[in-house]
Amino acid sequence: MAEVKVGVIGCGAIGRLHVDRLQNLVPETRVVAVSDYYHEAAEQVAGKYGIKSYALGEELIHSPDVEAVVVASSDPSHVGYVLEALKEKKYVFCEKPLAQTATDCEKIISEEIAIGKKMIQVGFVRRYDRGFAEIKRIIHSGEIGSPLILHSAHRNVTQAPDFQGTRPITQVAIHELDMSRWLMNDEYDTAQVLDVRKNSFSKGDYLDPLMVLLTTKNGSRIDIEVQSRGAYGYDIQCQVVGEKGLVNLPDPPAVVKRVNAKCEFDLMTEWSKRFLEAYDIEFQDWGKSLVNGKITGPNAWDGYVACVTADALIHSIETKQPEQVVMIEKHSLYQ
Ligand code: ISE
Repeated sequence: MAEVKVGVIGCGAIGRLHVDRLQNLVPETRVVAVSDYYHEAAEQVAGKYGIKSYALGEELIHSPDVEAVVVASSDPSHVGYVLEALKEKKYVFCEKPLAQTATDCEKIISEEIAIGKKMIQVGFVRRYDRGFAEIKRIIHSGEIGSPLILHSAHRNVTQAPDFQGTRPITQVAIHELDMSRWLMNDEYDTAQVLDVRKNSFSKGDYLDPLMVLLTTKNGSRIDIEVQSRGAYGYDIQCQVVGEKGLVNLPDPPAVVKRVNAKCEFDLMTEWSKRFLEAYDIEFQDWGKSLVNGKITGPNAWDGYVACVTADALIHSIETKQPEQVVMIEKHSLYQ
């Protein structure tokens, strides 16, 4: 089978895991190069696999040895690398968010449209989680009737030290912004952030917790509770209420203990462990897309919609009102 030669930009925790799974679990790909802003981090990974390391992501993108690019660097750097890879007409897997603003996503979309083919997959990993996929299947089957309400929660124990500002939305809630429209098969009408009294265990200059309220074109409602730091565990909850019944996201498998008149199981604490299997499935899917020359996962349009919604939410923090989610016309490439 043909192997696609991949370069990975960003050798932090998630980048290293992606190198490992591309190398060991995806038969269609071979990682040939890595880069990182801290070149030492890239050199370490390169040494482990006997591959090339670059100090600059741009050098990796331009290398004739690299056929497809994974962007797993810091969030604000995504847009620059994606645009550079598109100049070279190379397939890109970009971790979420696609960019920091909808305007930057529009630049990416227009470059992709000019190429005339989907080149980008966005790392909305939860679409590959068995629990979320089963919720989607049940809604689609009609068993719980047409969906009316989606309740969700995204609770974190901790974040990296540079976590600040609007990241609870652009980095954390962005997962639910993609997941909710995917599950409901609907588009957003309005978006609003409600602030909540600050959790004293969460330090930093951002709203924590916060509540996101969304209305959809079909008249459904979505609420998302976001705790960025200081929660009791890493806990992802989702419940979809339909006209005839409801579905709940299952907890990840854990051994149940019955002792001292209690029945209990441990919750996770680290986000990077919660969707391990989903990441594997996601990259196996991407590997197939690369050899088939057809991207089937979440695409640049999905990345754009999440960012338009995030922008509306950030605006609503100032206005303290629901803001309209206004999108550009959807090009036929994404229909
Ligand atoms: C991180 O970037 C993620 O993508 C995780 O899924 C999320 O839970 C975490 O809060 C983010 O920092």
